Amino acid sequence: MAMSDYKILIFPDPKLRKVAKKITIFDKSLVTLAHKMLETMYEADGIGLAATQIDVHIRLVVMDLSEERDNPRIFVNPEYDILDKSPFTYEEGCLSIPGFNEEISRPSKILLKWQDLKGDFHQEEPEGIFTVCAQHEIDHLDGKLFVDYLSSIKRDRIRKKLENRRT
Ligand code: GNR
Ligand code: NI
Repeated sequence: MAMSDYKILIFPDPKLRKVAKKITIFDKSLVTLAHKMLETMYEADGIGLAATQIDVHIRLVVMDLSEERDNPRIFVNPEYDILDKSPFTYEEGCLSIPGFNEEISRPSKILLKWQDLKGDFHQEEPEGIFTVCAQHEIDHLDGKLFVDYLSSIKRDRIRKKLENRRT
């Protein structure tokens, strides 16, 4: 872990349940934070990171879905409309739930809307894993985790294992 990296909160840390606030100020500190989040995500070998995961409760997400790890993307105030709710199932992982992967079903088609670091608005219909990752990250901003879609038996088993691993 490089010195500049943030510590990633691990489930069941209650801080992961906080609902992030909308970003209204587009200043240099936002740019700096986004870049430090990207660095933290790359260091952890993740494809996405929500500010919630580093205990910063604002609606900021970074992603890099490229094979070459050379396509950093930053999403301010991301949200989506569901275009097709028929389920798409994908084996998800989460940097806040290390060592556990579970098949999760989510709406298969969304319209993603966000702002950039200047505050300009964008929208796009993501393809493939981008659709999954966007929903996963926006869940983080709302205090939700993929384990919330599992049975309480499965979720408790994961929670107990991570609690024991921490100490
Ligand atoms: O690195 C990650 N991989 C991943 C795989 C399948 C579905 C979602 C993800 S996101 C995750 C990084 C993370 O925890 N983001 O919040
Ligand atoms: Ni995650």
